Amino acid sequence: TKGPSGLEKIVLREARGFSAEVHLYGGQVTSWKNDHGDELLFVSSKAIFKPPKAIRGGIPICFPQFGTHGNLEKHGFARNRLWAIDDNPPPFPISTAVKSFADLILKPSEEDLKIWPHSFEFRLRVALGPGGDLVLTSRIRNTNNDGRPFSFTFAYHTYFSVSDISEVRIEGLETLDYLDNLKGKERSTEQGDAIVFESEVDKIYLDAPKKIAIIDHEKKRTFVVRKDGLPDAVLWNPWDKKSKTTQDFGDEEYKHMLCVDPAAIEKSITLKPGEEWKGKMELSAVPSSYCSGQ
Ligand code: TA6
Repeated sequence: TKGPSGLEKIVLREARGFSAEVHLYGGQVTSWKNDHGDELLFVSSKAIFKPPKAIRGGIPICFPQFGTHGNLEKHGFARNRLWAIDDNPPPFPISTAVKSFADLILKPSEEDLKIWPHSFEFRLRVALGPGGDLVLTSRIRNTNNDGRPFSFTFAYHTYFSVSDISEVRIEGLETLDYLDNLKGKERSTEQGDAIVFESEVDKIYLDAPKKIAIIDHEKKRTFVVRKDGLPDAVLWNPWDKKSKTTQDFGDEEYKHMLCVDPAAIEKSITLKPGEEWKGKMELSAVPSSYCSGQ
């Protein structure tokens, strides 16, 4: 399918009515809708769907570098490359009921090899589970043929749509250590209070639990984020000042979004030739009452 931007995208649908869209540009999920047709991810009204800019919203893939944790361009180059569809992907194990999925592949171009001199194959599987869960699985393989290992950092930079950021609470990160990007990556510890939003936040929580909840009181909706192979979790909201200086982001849009990124940042991942790494994220959106007491 061609999107409004003219860029190619894949549409996934599940029997109950959930759907998702993945752009080949960036290998980026840009939509996830529930069975009422409500959009669950945030994409800016000012998003630019054109190289070299990454699409502002959805789920940009940060690889082979998260943020400025290295010498590459911010968040690496995977988010502004054209990925390929694998027309003949390996099937899911018979035991899973997943019917709607797509595999995208990224391999480095000659130009990419000049920026990051490593041969790799990145397979991104985007799947809609039978209950409408959105599941992203990344498999990254070192295909260097001269014995060289490589190291990378990674994040699923997930932009959730929320009704009003001041009505949102996060559960699962309360007592953790974090690196504060607003204070030169200084290390601190959360003091155990519920995490709510009153100003700009840009933190990397270290060794975060496998399950994090984003509770949207006004919408009475809870997003449950499950992660595997991804020890860290980023929390980001640009708030008013940063929104105004970000060209592809509306001045008021920070009120309606929140990034929670399952990630591997503090300890980079190293792969020897032939080795493969797997990082999985599973998102579900449930009415808040289902989660009370958890
Ligand atoms: O921690 C998230 C972050 O790295 C922030 O520093 C913020 O700038 C955000 O990503 C967005 O980055 P981008 O390059 O997409 O503008």
